[in-house]
Amino acid sequence: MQILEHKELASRAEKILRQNDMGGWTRAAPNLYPHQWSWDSAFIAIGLAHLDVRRAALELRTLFAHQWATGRVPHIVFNPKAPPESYYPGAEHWACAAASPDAPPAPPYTSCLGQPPVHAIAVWHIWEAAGREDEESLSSTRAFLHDIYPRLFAWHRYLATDRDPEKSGLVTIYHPWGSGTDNSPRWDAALAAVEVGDLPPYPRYDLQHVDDPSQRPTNADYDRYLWLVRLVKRAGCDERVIYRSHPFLVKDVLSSAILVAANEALLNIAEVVGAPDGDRELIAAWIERGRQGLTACWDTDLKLCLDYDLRAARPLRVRTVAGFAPLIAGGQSPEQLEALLEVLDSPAFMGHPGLRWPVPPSTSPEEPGFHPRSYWRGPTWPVFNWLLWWSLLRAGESERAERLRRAALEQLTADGRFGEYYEPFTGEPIGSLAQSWTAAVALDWLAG
Ligand code: 2M8
Repeated sequence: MQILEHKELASRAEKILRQNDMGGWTRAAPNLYPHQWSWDSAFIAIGLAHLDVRRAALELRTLFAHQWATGRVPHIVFNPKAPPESYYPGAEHWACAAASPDAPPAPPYTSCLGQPPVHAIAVWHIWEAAGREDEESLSSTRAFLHDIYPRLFAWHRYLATDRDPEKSGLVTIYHPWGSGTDNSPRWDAALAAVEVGDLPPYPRYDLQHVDDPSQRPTNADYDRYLWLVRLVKRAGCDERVIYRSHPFLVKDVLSSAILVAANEALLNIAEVVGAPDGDRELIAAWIERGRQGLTACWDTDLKLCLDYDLRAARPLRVRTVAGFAPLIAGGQSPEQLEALLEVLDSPAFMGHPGLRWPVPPSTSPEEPGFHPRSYWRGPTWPVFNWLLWWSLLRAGESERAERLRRAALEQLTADGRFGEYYEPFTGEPIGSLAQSWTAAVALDWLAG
């Protein structure tokens, strides 16, 4: 019975990726997100690698074709054919090519933020998938690795320099959209300090695509998001200016941890392509520095990592899944691993008695900022479950990883609609349905 259900789930997941395929890139969701998103594409490539390694590689080739001269991989590449009223703020609002000489030629236009750097991890998954196929797949994927390696290296170097001038090992974000966990209570205190100036009225097209507005960020959040975009553009999208003047400047532990794991993948890729020793030494140093940075953010009472508000010079003390950053980065001490697993199993996360499935809510239900239906404030996210599962496997916690995989798949099998996120107590899929990265991670789980 279970096997049949899983077969059906896999074929539905495949269908969703095909339906959302725009020819060379995949929209993040059919209605709510009609463009190419950066970290979505990386997860999508991990799923596509099980269907067609060349198409998986193309997903990332397309994204990286719009890399900035600085190495930044934009968080959105806008589909020039999507009608303007399909997403706000769209290409004409960002118009980054006009704001910075470092932007790639447009159209297509891009945003001027980044997102967590999952890409090298995805490239390594594609390489491993090709290794299970014939010599032809392997040689076309080897060519892909040669082409993408310098681009990945430039992306990571940008994150380690322009985005970490303090050399702390931690990535700075200057917009919640850059974290990928937009309205997480992680950002509440830092955002509260942002004073919004004059903003013209703007549409909330996103609300047309969800059943109820409480599933999306509030208007007050959006005012701040749009104000921050305006300030980033006013600063010419230049990190040196942003560092001097911007009101929202935070060290993001989740992006930093993903960067450590991605640098490990990049070291593997460097090996395959025979990159210079100097590159490998730099990558190894970034890994080391990243782990040290995360150690400095460890909160011994909460037994979680905390983001750091550079403007207020204080940690952001909120329990969210980002706190498991050291597990994602890997290489933690056995004591720290034990502490993290204890918190993960506790009622603050997966041990909460009301959960429909034992998968972590994005924000701890014990936090005042928790909301079970609001986006990154509480719902469970299949894509984050994947990240945690993969991290547990890397930490040698294979039984625990398997329990998580089964629970995450049960959640998806119950409705088969590939929700963007799920209400943690009822298991209802919410946000967008037919979300590409949810389908992609399901395919990866089912292939395992
Ligand atoms: C969500 O973010 C976008 C803005 O980037 C939005 O709400 O309009 C986030 O969940 C983000 O992490 C994700 O990449 C994007 C597309 O799935 O949607």
